[in-house]
Amino acid sequence: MPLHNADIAAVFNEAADLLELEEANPFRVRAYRTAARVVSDLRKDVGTMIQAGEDLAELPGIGEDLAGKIREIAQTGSCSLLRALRTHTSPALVKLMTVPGLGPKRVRTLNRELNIRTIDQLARAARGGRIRRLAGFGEKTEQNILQALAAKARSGTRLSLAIAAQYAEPLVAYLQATPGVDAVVVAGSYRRCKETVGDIDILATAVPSSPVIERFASYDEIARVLARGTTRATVVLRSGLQVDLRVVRKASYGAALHYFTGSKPHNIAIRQLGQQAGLKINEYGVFRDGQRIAGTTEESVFASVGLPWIPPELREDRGEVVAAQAGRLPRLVELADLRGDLHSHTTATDGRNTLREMATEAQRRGFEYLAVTDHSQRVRMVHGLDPERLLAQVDEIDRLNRELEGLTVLKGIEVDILEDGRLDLPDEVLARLDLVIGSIHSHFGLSKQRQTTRLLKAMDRPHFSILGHPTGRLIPTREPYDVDLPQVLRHARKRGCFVELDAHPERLDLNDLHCRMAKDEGVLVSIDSDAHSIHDLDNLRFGIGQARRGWLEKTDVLNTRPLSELRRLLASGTGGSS
Ligand code: DGT
Ligand code: CA
Ligand code: CA
Ligand code: ZN
Repeated sequence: MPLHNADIAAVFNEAADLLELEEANPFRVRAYRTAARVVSDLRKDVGTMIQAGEDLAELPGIGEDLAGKIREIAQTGSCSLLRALRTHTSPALVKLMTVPGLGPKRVRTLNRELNIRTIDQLARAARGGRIRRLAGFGEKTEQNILQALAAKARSGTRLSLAIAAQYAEPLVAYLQATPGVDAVVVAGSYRRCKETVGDIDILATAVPSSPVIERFASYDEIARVLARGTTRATVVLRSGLQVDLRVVRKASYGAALHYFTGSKPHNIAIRQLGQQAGLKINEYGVFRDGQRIAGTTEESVFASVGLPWIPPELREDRGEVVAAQAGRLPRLVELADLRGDLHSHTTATDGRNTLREMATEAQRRGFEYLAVTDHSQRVRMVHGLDPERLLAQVDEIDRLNRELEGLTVLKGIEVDILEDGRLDLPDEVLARLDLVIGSIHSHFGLSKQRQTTRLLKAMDRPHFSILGHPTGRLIPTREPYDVDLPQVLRHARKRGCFVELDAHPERLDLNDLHCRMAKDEGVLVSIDSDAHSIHDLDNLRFGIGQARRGWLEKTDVLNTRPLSELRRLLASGTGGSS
């Protein structure tokens, strides 16, 4: 029974939550949280390590006891400790902990002081202003709870693309290994690189005798089979993710792929073009007078209505059909176009790898540059950099750059934009850097006007280069703050600074529509990983997906530029000083 590292981590995190809820020894709680983090950060699959006979107790933070529990979880999908905890903690309180921002401690207080046991009671208490009066809560927390509840209601069960990929990729490989199966692709919103997906739509081509449906229905990770026929099946994985499989003949591949990629509005637009030309377009092919004239490839479907192939990320009926007709489809940016990454963290603040480890990994990946942009002093929780520690890091980067070949580490900071728009570090310190990302990490609730003024004021500072995660949203827990983005973009253009597409899967900020606004405004977008570990450099892949949904081309992206040109751009506006 192959378990993902994430599933094992989830067991430990849940155990830690439940232990904390019953006020267990804090060291014990922390041990489980550490184990969860260690396991989910592992590059290797724990199941594979166990099979290979590797000693899990050699992992940092994992002793014999935890190693035994990991083996137990890998073998049984759970562990006896968790089962025991579940039987004697209140399920209602556990459910309350699924509200973002509510940990065990707060849930206990809510229960003790206000007798809150359900989400409804929680919402009522928050709306009634009763939560702000509790010790350790306050008005801001109450607002956050209301926002989180609203976001939860809206997002339903949609899953972020990055997490969906962890489930979809092994499943595709599994199906690919079926006799008689030719192509296996994920279609739907996943192929369009939407930031969240409702379900996963897999399309396979196979000969009629292929046992692909049987093999799909017997996949290890399935919780329930919802529907099953000869050419299609729908299942729910243990993670709760729903997967649709459709099997077609090779000859229908293009038509089926186009149909199941969607979006629905795009499909309707294409079908209408077909109708005007006397064609019938469906998932089996393109037909004229009952005669099949196209459908083996997607290209042939588009060609039947006089269009070039349209990249999936554009298929939202947002003008792509008209652009295709006019021969003006964008040449979308690709991962290989990126020359480097302009937002990363190290162990100096909340990163998990050292400066040297980050640089070495960026070098290994063939980057031309990597900007190190740790947090500034204001962000105390992560031990943000004060001028002295920042300047020490600058010296360390100078030394490292003398030694590294191929890669240049750029000196940067993710400086906090304070409530009044001032930056968290003095100009003369920022002047020593190659680039300055300014970001908001507090006071999300200001009025639109004040929030906008705050950003504009920050961008007016002489060394400001890039506005980091410009709307502050977190998927799925935090709504974007209220800000006049068009005005911010106009100001960025005027000041010669740039905006970020933070590619962290929880952020993806700017979103697709915002990217397009930036492009229209002529403001270059920096597609950044916001890496907190070497593995997070993989985030760029999701940033590229989002950028493509925003119609961005190579020339619209700041970090597709070679280093010399990047330096010129950073220095020509307000940004940079070197
Ligand atoms: P999701 O799953 O909510 O993230 O979004 P999609 O786009 O993956 O939607 P889904 O899974 O319901 O359907 C997959 C694709 O199948 C969809 O993008 C277009 C196609 N499709 C589904 N239902 C219809 C329909 O009634 N008419 C047309 N033209 N296409 C449909
Ligand atoms: Ca879908
Ligand atoms: Ca579906
Ligand atoms: Zn940040």
